[in-house]
Amino acid sequence: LSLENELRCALARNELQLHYQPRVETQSGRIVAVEALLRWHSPTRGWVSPGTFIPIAEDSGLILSLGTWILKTACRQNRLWQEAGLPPIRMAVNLSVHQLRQDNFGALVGDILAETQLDAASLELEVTESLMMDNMQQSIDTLQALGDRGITLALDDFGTGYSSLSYLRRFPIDTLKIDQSFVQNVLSDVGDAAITKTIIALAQNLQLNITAEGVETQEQFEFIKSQGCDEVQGFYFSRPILADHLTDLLQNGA
Ligand code: G
Ligand code: G
Ligand code: MN
Ligand code: NA
Repeated sequence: LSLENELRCALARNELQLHYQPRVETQSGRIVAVEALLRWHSPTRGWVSPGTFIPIAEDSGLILSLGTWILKTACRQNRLWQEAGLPPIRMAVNLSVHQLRQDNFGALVGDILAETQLDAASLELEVTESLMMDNMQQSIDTLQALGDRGITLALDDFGTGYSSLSYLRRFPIDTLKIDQSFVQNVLSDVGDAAITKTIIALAQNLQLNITAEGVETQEQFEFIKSQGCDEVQGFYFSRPILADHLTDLLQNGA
């Protein structure tokens, strides 16, 4: 069976699951958000990386039904945590360009929020610069429609794309996520340290929330914290984990 055909069956066979990686508020150390990350365990191939199967899902059009399942599952999970009385967090979901291009994507997300009874402010959608560049005005209009519903918007992998700073001001986003490639070398590479500091300052001056990704060590965390970055995510705090494990972390006030 081709990877595409296996992927077609994977949803119905319960082979796909979401893992959740905590995002921590730098000052308080509290978990304030989680990023949903899709995982596929195939009975014949074992774990298949999203870097491999997401492009196949995109080329085959499967990403639309898959993306809707991801959004529903993530929103439902966040609602379950709220109903259990756990401290409220935002659920961040990665979007593919094809999802953003769907007719009436804003209404689709609105329906999912209504169905899962999650408030819009508890959902954050992550888009990349390259996704935005593909059809700039349509992308901005769609993000605006999502933002008008109260959904939080984040620009992911920031610094790796080709968008100019003049475009950045036109994107109706709330959060910048510094790409992990810069964060990983902040202590060893003066250039990456300078870029990281500058992106944090840029976000602050534009009054955007700023998150550093890929924080793996205490030293990296101290550096990021000293620059006034709002939130951090990375293996230093936690890998992406199953929902039940995250419930424990939230319960223990991590
Ligand atoms: O989790 P990991 O580092 O293996 O993810 C690899 C890539 O797959 C990342 O770029 C990530 O954004 C993407 N990815 C993971 N989960 C999802 C998802 O639910 N939807 C989309 N569109 N991309 C995802
Ligand atoms: O493209 P995006 O930023 O959505 O990708 C997120 C991916 O980064 C996740 O798949 C996650 O597994 C990975 N990731 C998260 N934290 C770390 C980290 O500290 N180090 C490394 N190497 N990867 C990380
Ligand atoms: Mn992401
Ligand atoms: Na990223």
